[in-house]
Amino acid sequence: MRAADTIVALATPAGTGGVGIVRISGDRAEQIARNMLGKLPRARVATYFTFRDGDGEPLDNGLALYFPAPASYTGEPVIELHGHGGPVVMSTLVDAAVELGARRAEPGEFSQRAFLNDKLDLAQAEAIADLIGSGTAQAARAALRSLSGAFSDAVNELIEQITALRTYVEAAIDFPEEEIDFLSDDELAKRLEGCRESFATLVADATVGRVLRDGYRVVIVGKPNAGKSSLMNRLSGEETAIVTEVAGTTRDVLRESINVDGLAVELVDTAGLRDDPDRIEEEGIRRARNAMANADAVLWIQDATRCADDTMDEDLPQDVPVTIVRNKIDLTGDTPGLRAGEQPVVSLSAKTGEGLDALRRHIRSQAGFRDLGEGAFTARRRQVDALKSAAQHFEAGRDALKKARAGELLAEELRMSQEALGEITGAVSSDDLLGRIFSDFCIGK
Ligand SMILES: Nc1nc2c(ncn2[C@@H]2O[C@H](COP(=O)(O)OP(=O)(O)O)[C@@H](O)[C@H]2O)c(=O)[nH]1
Ligand SMILES: [Mg+2]
Repeated sequence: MRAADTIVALATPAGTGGVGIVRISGDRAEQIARNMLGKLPRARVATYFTFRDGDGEPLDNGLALYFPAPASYTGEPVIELHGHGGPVVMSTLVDAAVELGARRAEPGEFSQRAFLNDKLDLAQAEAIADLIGSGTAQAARAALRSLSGAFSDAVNELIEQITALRTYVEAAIDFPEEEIDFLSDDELAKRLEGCRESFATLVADATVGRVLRDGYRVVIVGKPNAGKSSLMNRLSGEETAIVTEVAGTTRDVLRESINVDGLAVELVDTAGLRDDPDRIEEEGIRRARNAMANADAVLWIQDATRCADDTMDEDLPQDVPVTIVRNKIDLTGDTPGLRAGEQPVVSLSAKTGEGLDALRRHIRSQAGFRDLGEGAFTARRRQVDALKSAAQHFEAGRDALKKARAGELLAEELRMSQEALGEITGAVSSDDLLGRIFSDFCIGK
């Protein structure tokens, strides 16, 4: 699957630096190097050269490196020119390579070629972008583990487990006279249980990985004056939001990042939801609903002194867990703390701070966040979604077997489960998906 053209881009950031690196990848890279350097450098040996354009005019001097295929980042012949890191110098080097037959690379194109040439799978390619973009040292370490294949290995192991299970079930279907015995034997039950445990572990670990990468977004909503902004300020320890007794004070969406025992939480305070807002407030409410749709969790704040008319009548997004927070218990004398259950309720006072620890603990456990230490790897929402969809197919298959002894249905669900897992590593992928993933990369990566 060799790309036809040769690409070139600045691999270091645009701007001024001691050293700037131009990277060229593709079948024409070697010929371009001969033209620009006079000869091809020895493979993988940093060699000092004068860099010249096609007419032999010197442009810069520095170190050149040659990585013959397939032992290079992209799997193609790669040339790196390490010159003086000035924007003009760098762009003359890129221009010279273009004149000699290279094309300017699109964002992420080097990594895309690495993926297409089997140097990296998709999860690893995404981990490169995550490593570069990581906001904390912990997230960077976790991204490095994904890049080294920790996540991909776990996914591939699970794919193997499912393949073995499928083979077993399909063999049973092929011998109808023995099928019933096959499908009800202990061996199958044991294998199903094994897969189930692997799914549970991987979903939990990937969820932690997703939160490590993105943080956990908690959106605070409720009626005006319930105490949303007070809670935001209390949790963050900052006076970010204006707090007054006037309803409709908050009109914009305010954000604050906090750390809840190692969990990075992005708190979002919103305008109070009510029916007769003025025009500015109306826009604020629209933004509040928007923020809710993109939340990992919603806190619905109620004023405990006026619960009767403080009902949760808003259309809340599905799939986003909602916690009711009963605020102002310093006025009602209610007991602070969490009442768990289908609809969790936390009673607290943003004014005195009682009950806040219970809320923090609740957020942390809801995020599924555990300290995995050295075992942590990063994951993306796309990957967690694919994983969950694979787990759902697996469960549907298991159900079909349990309820109807339907071996064909189980086999079919296992096939779909396997396919969903394949989307994570790119074993199964569409051009559309690849385009979306790699266009998010920076140029030169
Ligand atoms: N007594 C008491 N008053 C509170 C508490 N939380 C907020 N308030 C008051 O309720 C009013 C509205 O608070 P604010 O945070 O602006 O509510 P928002 O409109 O939901 O953002 C302000 O006068 C706050 O001082 C609380 O826990 N106890
Ligand atoms: Mg407010």
